[in-house]
Amino acid sequence: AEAFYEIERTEQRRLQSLMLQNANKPTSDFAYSISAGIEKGTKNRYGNIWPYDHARVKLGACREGECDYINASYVQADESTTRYIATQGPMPATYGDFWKVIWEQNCSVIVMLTKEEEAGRIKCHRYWSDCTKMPCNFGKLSLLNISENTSLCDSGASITIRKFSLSNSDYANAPPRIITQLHFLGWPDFGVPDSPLQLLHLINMANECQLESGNTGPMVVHCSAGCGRTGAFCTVDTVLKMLKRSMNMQDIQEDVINYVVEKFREQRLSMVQNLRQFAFCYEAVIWDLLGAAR
Ligand code: PTR
Ligand code: PTR
Repeated sequence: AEAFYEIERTEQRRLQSLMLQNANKPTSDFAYSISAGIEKGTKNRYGNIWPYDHARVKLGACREGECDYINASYVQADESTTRYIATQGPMPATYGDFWKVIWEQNCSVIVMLTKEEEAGRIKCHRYWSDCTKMPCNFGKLSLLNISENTSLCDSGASITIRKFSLSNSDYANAPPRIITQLHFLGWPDFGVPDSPLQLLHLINMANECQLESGNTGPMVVHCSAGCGRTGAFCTVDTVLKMLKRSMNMQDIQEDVINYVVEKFREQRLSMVQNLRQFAFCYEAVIWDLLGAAR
């Protein structure tokens, strides 16, 4: 618990100094600036979650005066080769931007960790279409739902797997790209899933899809704010990969979970949002190491 509260305090201090600096002058020369996000009112789902400038994903090929902003961050621990894009649940004003990122960053796997609605409140808008006949168009991009299946695993995890084909009218002759969305339904906002096995199951599935796709783009992970649950997913996946790659445990940081969460918090706010989620990361890693997931 003390380790987690120390991470929280560091983030609070960083934010306070940012707010002070933002109030006084634009801070484009400051590594942790959040100035790009602060005013993009309609493009942020929450009034207190913005990406840091140094790690934010920018929309490419913007015309003069066009905005390159999306509430999304690159997340990666230095020692790990796995890269993610952590982002908020898309909103109607950002659907097109979201799919543009998927295209431009060459992503093929989307992990969605929130239900669309919880307790009558919208946590994430439906940024995809269920229609298998009529594509949705977002500017030059055209998106078609090609399949949807729900898998209920032994661990009790219910995961809806949707496949989409995404094409771009600028590359009309190229075959469409296949994008897989894994929609995990068992993780309430601010909470944890019923069992670590469910998260491990989801992680395995996401890695298999990523491998199958042969794509090198980052995995896209989102929940509602793109922080709490997204942070826990990325932490457990990264830590397990680091532990499996290093034969010598001393090669890696002693408390690797703590270390990875700290790194991620430098890249996106509130990654792993509370103590319960932080403890859950330990549980999941331990379960996996004990072989429970195999
Ligand atoms: N202070 C928060 C904010 O600025 O957005 C208020 C808030 C807290 C809003 C929780 C939404 C929250 O999530 P939920 O929709 O689950 O209540
Ligand atoms: N205003 C909300 C809050 O501070 O509580 C923002 C928020 C909402 C943060 C959801 C995290 C949230 O959880 P998750 O990142 O798992 O969607």
